[in-house]
Amino acid sequence: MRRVLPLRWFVSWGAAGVPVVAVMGSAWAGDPWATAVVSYNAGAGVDPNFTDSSAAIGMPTRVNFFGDSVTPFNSPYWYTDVVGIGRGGHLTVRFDTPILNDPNNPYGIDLLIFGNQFYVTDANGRVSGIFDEGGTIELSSDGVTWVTLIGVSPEGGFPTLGWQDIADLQFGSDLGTIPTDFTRPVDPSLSALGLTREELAAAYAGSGGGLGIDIGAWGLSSVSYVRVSNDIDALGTPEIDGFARVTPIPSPGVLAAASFAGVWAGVRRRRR
Ligand SMILES: [Ca+2]
Ligand SMILES: [Ca+2]
Ligand SMILES: [Ca+2]
Repeated sequence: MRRVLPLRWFVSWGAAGVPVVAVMGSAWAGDPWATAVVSYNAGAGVDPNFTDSSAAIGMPTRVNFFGDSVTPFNSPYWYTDVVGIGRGGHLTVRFDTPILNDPNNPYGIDLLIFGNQFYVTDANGRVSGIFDEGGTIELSSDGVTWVTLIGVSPEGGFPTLGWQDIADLQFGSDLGTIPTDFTRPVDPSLSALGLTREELAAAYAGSGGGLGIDIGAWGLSSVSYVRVSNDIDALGTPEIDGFARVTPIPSPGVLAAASFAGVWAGVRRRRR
């Protein structure tokens, strides 16, 4: 599930001297995003402007505060969109509609976590690494008993892609016309290393990216709480943009069965 890339930085990411404006997130039980913040502690080392936890509620960022599009090379960076998890800090969110280990979820992936990681490229414009600031993910069905996702980094997933048809993938200076789907995972077998920006965007195949988590692989059938935390002695301070419940897609077998049922119903009608 987790791709290992050769380059890995632990650098704090923030903008000093930015005035704080409270932007309240909102969500309703039927939508695919995290519903509410249960608790948040910024911890140490986070710019005070990046401590509005409501930034993690609602849909992940498609267009940044200054109008540039989010791409895997131009990640969300403004404090209205992402919240920082400092050393010793944590963010716990709740989904009112539980995330289920639905067999119809693409690739078995049930939950997506969006950070502000981004790919870096070499001199030939090919992906050569990811800017991943670490952290820890825990899942719970009841907010009491937690499962720690050993070896999975909150910023270790596929960086967000806002549009299927954006021209400037490097800087996101244009807006696309076809939005990506933030509830559809990228094929976890995709290896980004060595791809051009265009090859990478095409390989997302309509997905908006994110870290894909198969809750079943961690022994869970239902998840209503997600916590992102950071060690007291961590080097990096990751940022979180949002959380999404994956939209199930009926398998070809189910579609075939539904189609057969439709044919059979037609046969029955004709026989009558
Ligand atoms: Ca699953
Ligand atoms: Ca980050
Ligand atoms: Ca956000």
